[in-house]
Amino acid sequence: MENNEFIDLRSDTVTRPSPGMRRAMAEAVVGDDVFGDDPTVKRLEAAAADLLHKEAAVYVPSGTMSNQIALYTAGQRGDELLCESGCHIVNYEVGGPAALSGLLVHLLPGKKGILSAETIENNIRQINIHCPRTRLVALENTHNRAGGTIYPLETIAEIAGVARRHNLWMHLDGARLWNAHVATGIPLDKYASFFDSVSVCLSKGLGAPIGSLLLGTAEFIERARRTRKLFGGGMRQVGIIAAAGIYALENNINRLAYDHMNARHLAETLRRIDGLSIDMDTVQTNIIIVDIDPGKINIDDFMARLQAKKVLCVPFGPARVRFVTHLDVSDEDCQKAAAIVAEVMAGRS
Ligand code: TLP
Repeated sequence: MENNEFIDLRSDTVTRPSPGMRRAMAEAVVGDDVFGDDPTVKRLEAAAADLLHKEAAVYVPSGTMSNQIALYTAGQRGDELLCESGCHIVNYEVGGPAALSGLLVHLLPGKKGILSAETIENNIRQINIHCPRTRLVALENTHNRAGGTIYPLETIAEIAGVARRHNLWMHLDGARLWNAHVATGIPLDKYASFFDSVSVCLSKGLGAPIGSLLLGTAEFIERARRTRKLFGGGMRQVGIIAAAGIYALENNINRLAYDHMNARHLAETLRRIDGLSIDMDTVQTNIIIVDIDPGKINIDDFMARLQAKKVLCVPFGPARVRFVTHLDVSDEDCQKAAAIVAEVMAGRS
């Protein structure tokens, strides 16, 4: 924990750039990226394209913008987007698919965030004059609301098979694809190979202050650059933050295993506390979803008492909270947080 004050488990977005990352930022060579002349941005885009084996990448300010640029660029107004009911694109992006792209969203039920090929196939509409055109599928790996769950590769392959047969665009919200890769050992490019567009974030587990990348064919990314400008995401001497992204790719991927271990340990301790329950099957990466027995304590009290003891989490439902481990919390911090949660639940705080 950097500021030695709060144990901040609200999200892996709360990390602060490390001294090494700040040095890389200070030394970055920059240019005007809207003119295409920022060498550091170009280096970051090339490095990401190389890692995920895609033809091209475009650097954007956020994961939200990256997903929304992908949907706008791939779809047309009135097209139908199939996605899982808890997905970020629909639950946390301010209605973007409808507001920005005129897409019709069709939410499908998943198991712990994971859709099956069968569910997708059963929900593709017939092609006739009355029906909206089912055109896009978006998957989320890892799945945030389900607790950081990982899509099995075979399931992705089956869904991609359905998508190919029905001419559907496959988009991946891979904000935490790094976590899936580190937890399973499956190469990033293997995951990416099943998708037409892939969004990855540098500002979550990888610890950069800002930034995401959208990847796909050179032709698609060329069009996505235009959409980025339309959405107000064209940036100027942005190599200064792209340098943090390069640093993150070079230094902060493999260490995610430590965050996963901390999440597992934290979950193991929390689940033993009377009044809390955790579906341990979903603790696969760095996210822990905790259900609170409202008969013991209500969520507002729970969170307020934790906050008074300098531990932070976020609400994830009327009696549900989320804890996320990341680069600015240690195993020790997590155990300290668990002890404070135990005190709060025992009514001693
Ligand atoms: N998620 C944030 C909040 O918006 C909920 C968090 O704290 O987890 N895709 C996924 C799967 C995400 O979890 C997020 C961020 C995004 C996209 C959007 O990224 P940003 O915040 O960069 O727009």
